[in-house]
Amino acid sequence: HYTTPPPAAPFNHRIVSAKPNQIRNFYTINWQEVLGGGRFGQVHKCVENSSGLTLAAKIIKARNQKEKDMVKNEIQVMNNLDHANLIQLYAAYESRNDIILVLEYVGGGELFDRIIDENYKLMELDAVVFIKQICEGLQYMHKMSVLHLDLKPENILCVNRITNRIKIIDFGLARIYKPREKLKVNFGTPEFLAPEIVNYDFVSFNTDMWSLGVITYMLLSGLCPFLGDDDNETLNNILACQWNFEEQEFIDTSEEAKDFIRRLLVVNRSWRMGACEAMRHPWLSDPVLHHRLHTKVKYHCHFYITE
Ligand code: PIT
Repeated sequence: HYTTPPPAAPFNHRIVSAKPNQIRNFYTINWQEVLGGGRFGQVHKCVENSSGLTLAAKIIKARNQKEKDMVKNEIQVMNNLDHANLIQLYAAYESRNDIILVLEYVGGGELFDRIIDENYKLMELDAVVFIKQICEGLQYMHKMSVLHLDLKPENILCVNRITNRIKIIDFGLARIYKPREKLKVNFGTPEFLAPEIVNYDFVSFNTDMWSLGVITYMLLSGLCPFLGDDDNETLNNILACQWNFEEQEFIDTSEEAKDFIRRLLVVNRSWRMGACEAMRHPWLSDPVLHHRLHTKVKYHCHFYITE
């Protein structure tokens, strides 16, 4: 089931610029239906009046030029990204206090919710299917010289509630890779930050690969590898690369899965696997292993506690 390509957006890739028109002249926003919320505002389901196409409208508060420039960077980045595992941008509208991004609609909710939902009973093979697609999206982004820099389970959306197809969202911190660029951003939760971000050191493609390691660890266990009692402890765990597979949640986990994570959660970013290397790793590429995982019974589900 995981070899079929993910459904592309129901529209061709578009080069978008923020238009000064009023969005309500062209779209009907369903204010009742909140698809998600993030750092910058809410996402609502909406319909394009002329075509009947269902889309998602992300309303981003942008009151001054600096904030508007940040959203325009996001639009610019998305204009360069045409891949089935990356959510596609359809249009953008600018008004005095906000910019609204009109995006491809997917209705499966965040991958995060499947990690914490006991009813889903994620199997290791499900994790393979999810991680492979995230990795394909990253491989494409990195080929296009784009860093995501905010990969976490909240930013991975499921296409629907039946299949394991996913799309990466939120390019609000994404940027073209510039060698020796340091990054200063106020992130929300520290659990997903790579050591070089905590250290305010240079970021690179492998900064995203660290986050992939954290997501993999979480998919397999429901646990967060670096979560401490408070943010300070979490940051210390990240810098000391203090994590392990000691929890009972990993009892049934394959050695290949553990090896995959071990090659990503490495402090020195130049020693981590890159996206192409990760795609070739046995955990993602060995059909014999996948068959063995397919015939295996399930591990249990766990709670991931935030804050
Ligand atoms: C959906 C459904 C949903 C959230 C989104 C789209 C959000 C997408 C998004 C958010 C971004 C961004 C690009 C895409 O830069 O629940 O169809 O901040």
